[in-house]
Order: sequence, then C-alpha cells, then structure tokens
Amino acid sequence: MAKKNKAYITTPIYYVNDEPHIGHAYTTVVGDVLVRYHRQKGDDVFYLTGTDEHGAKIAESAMKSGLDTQEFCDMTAAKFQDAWKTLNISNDYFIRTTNKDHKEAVSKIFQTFHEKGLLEEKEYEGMYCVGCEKFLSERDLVDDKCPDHKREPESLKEKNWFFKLEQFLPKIQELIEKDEIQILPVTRKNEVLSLIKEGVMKDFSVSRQKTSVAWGVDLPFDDNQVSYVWVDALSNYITSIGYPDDMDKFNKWWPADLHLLAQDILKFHAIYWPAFLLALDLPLPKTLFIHGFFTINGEKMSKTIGNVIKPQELVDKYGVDATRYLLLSQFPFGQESDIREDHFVERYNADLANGYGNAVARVTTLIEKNELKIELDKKTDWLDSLGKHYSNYRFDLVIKDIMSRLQELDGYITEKAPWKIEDQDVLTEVLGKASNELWIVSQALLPFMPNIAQQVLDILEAEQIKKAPPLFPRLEN
Ligand code: ME8
Repeated sequence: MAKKNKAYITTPIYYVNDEPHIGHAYTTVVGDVLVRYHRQKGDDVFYLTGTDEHGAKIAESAMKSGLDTQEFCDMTAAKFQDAWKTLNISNDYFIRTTNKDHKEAVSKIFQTFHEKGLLEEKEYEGMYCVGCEKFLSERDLVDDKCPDHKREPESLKEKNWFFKLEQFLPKIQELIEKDEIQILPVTRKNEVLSLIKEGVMKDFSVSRQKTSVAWGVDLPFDDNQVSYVWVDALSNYITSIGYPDDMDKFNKWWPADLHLLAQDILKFHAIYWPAFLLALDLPLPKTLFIHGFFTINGEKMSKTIGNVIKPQELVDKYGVDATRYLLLSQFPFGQESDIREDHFVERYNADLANGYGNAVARVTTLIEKNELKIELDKKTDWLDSLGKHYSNYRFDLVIKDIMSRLQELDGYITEKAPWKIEDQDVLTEVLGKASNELWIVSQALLPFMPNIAQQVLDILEAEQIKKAPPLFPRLEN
C-alpha cells in the first residue's frame, strides 16, 4: 500500500487573558477546514491548537479576576475548548502551556540552549508593554503609549538570560530565501527578509527575574529566573507531539507542514522559531501561512470599542456550519480585510438559504413525492480539481467553484421544470442528475460544513430519498 501523506497543521496557541473571539475562531476554523480536507483525501493528519498560559499579562488578568492564577487559566482554557467544541473543530490535541509535560520539555529545551552556550546573561533595559508581551522601541509608540493597548509601557531593567539570535540570522535568511521554510503570502516573506537585512533583529531576552514575573517555567540552571514567553510558547509545536521524550511520535509528525497565524506574530514564527529549531538541530517547519488581521465593520476589534464578536453569538444566529462557511467566504485568505455583519447575512441568504438549502429542498421534496428510486454515480473527479485551490490556500475559490456548480444545477432545474414532468423515467433521469450534483457539492462542502453536508449525504444515500428538513432558514437583514 502506498505510504499515506501526512499533514501536521497548527494554529497559534491563544493567550488565556482573553476569551475566544472571532479572530481566534477564524484561524482555528481555517485549520479545521484544511485538516478535514486532508482527512477526506486519506492523508494522515495531526491538528493542533491550544492555549498560551504564562506571562505577566495573564498573571495580571488573573489577579484582577480575584482567582488563583492556575484556576484562572483553567477557566479560560476551558472556554477555548468549549468554543472549539461548539464550532466542531476536530483538533487531535489541545496543548496548554501549564501542562506538566510541556513545562518539563521547556525546561529541557532551556537546558540544551544553556549547554550549547546559546544563552548569555545581560542587563536589560527597555520599555515593555504587558499587553503585547513584548519590548517596544520609541518608534512603536504613539503619544508615549502602545498604540494597541493605549497604555504606557513599563520601563524594565533587570538581568535576564538572552538568546543569541544574531548568529543564526544569516542561516535563517538563506533558508527563507530558498523557501526551505516557505513564508506565504510572499509579501510576508519579503517583510521578514527586510527585518533581517535592516539589522533590527537582536539577541533577545528569554527569561525574567522571579521578583518581576513569577508566572512562567522555572529555569533548570537559575533559581531566580523563569522562562519568558516565546521559548515556552513556540515550543508547544514540538512538545505536543512528544519532544523530547517520545521521539518516535515526534518523528512521525515533525516537521510541521503548516503553521497558521496572523501577521501580529510573524516575526516570532519566522525568525525566533527557526532559530530555536536550528539551536536544537531540528528541521524547520515547511510552511508558515500568515493571514491578515481583520477589522469589524471598519474598526479594530477591541473591548473598549465593544465590538468584539464571540463565536457563540455567530453560532446562535447562523448555526455552526453556516458560521464556519461564512467566516471563510468573507475575503481571500491572507488579505487584510474587514468583516461586515451585513455581508454575513447577505451571503447566508444567497449561498445557503436560497442556494444550497433551496436546491436540496426542491430536489428531495420532488423525489419523495414521486417515490423515485435514485442511483448515485458518486463520481469524484471534480473534487480533485478543487485541490489546486486548497494548495494555494484559496478557500474563497473553493467556495466560488462550489457555488457556481450549484448555480448551474439551479439553472438546470429551472430549465427542466421537473414539477411539470409526468413521464416517470424522464423525471427519474432529471432528478437523478440533480441528486448526483447535490452529492458532489455536499462532498465538497464537507470540510466547511461537516454536519449539514453529511446530513444531506445521508439523505441522498438512503434507500429511499426523503424530503430534507429545513437546513438554512432565511434571515432578515
Ligand atoms: O499572539 N484578525 O496569542 P493571541 C485575524 N499566544 N486573526 C486574529 C485576530 C484578528 N482581528 N485577532 C486574533 C498570541 N487573531 C500568542 C501566540 S503562538 C506560539 C503564541 C488570531 O491570543 C490570529 O491567528 O494574541 C493571531 O495570530 C492570533 O489570534 C493571536 O492570538
């Protein structure tokens, strides 16, 4: 038997100081559509998501909530897990960075860095934004404040362990230029290369004095310091698949085929992460795909503006499957864009209520009424033709092709007007063709709408086709 292709796909691990919102949902649904597509092709898939639970920002949020820090993390991590359950996300594992196994692995990774002489103790002085969990430079500030968090950065001066990044930069530059680590879209690759060439990437601090931040992984070689954020966070992609203790499992999945993320964390994934992996003598991920940060109705999503959309609100309004579909059909994956609620409703009515839902209702109702026996031919060649769009991460084009096929079907039904056909054989032929079309379209929709597309497939594949229940009730705009 031919060896199966494998696909190891990850999302960022989300900070638990925030509750899951449409931004997190977007990346996670994209990954889920991809892994479901791969599973449908018969590939061996590992889909990873999880939560990033250490750092000052989280300790601060826990303090405000009045809960113990770990309890606070448990509570928010559960909210992410619930949200992904609601959205029918089929992850194979959910990593939490406060897991014992992960912390032990991070400690070992630090030990390796230390033994290899890649860490250096230095005095650090800088302006730190707790909201971003990163040091800001003068040019990042607007009116002396972090533009994203509208707060003044804290001045921080302490002795930290620095990771010697600079020595890895020429190698990283070469690997990115040669697409050994492919950064998509290409504009993002160019951004990373400019960062390297401008010389702004410096050795950076990877630890904190416990007196300033205690919520992190203990360093094995320094009792006074804890790990700080990026070694801990990025290494989730390898600790989740067994590194360093279960190397059989690790070697089965590593290198990652795809890390999904938005541009906010590009630098960390495209520069720090390759450096850590080179330091550990591990292969680099094959592809990073960086999608845009979207705004909501033209505004940046923020608690202050009060325009944060939670996945549950969308699910309450559109249902799970339509929410997944609508998230991916808004704009080409990778573009910076705006999400508009009125577009959601329009799209829902056009594609799902009047499109797919209506076609299924028309065809199945007529078949039931006339008690026709339908044989499906289950031809799948057209599905293969969607592969090129998946390879280019153009989910919008997958959807577009599916919708044009549905429109053709709609035209066919209108033209043949089966409700007027009296000859049973002719009727069987027309509705048989329509059923085959619905079957193939439902197969193509499965990664996007796993429940409803499966429900339609079950109806079509039954001994006797029965009228489908209403799938997508029309919504008022
Ligand atoms: O950065 N538009 O976590 P985070 C599109 N823990 N995507 C969005 C979005 C928006 N408006 N808002 C959030 C972290 N996202 C770190 C990552 S990884 C080793 C550590 C999505 O909770 C997008 O995927 O801030 C973005 O990269 C991620 O959430 C940031 O999540």
